[in-house]
Amino acid sequence: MAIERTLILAKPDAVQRRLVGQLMTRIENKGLKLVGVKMLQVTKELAAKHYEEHIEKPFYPLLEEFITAGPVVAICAEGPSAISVMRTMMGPTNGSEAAPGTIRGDFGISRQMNLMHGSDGPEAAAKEIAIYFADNELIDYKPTLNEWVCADDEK
Ligand code: IDP
Ligand code: MG
Repeated sequence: MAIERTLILAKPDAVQRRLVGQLMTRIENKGLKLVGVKMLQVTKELAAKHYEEHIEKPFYPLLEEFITAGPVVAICAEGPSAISVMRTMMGPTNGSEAAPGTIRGDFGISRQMNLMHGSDGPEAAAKEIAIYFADNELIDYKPTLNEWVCADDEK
């Protein structure tokens, strides 16, 4: 099991709805380690870099408007299979189809306003972490609870 880092955003809807604390609590409760956290305003340029794969899609203007409409909280989290763990915790894109128990299933009902972003693979994670964080904003530390979060052969 590989230790991975993933890029998570609490999107503008999560910030405006004052859900950031609850969403970060879910990440921490799961056992992922926070290695970078910051609030920022996504610009059109940053949106285009992040969502490069969607620029030509018909919904991109709406996505751009949404993701730049207010501040986001960017989080870099680390742990065993962090990328897929986070995607599973978030649930599918559309909140109205996401199962109860998932973040999108519990907090939303929209396809666009779906509260969080999570990298969808190792390549995307590396690219997205570099877009949102400078190297010196990612903090390397050893959580003292680590011994009780997973076994030695999973670290
Ligand atoms: P993902 O966030 O689950 O990976 P993607 O398909 O990569 O979903 O889409 C990126 C984001 O664009 C979604 O999270 C959502 O906010 C928005 N989005 C996706 N599909 C649509 C759409 O058809 N209309 C409007 N916004 C959309
Ligand atoms: Mg995606």
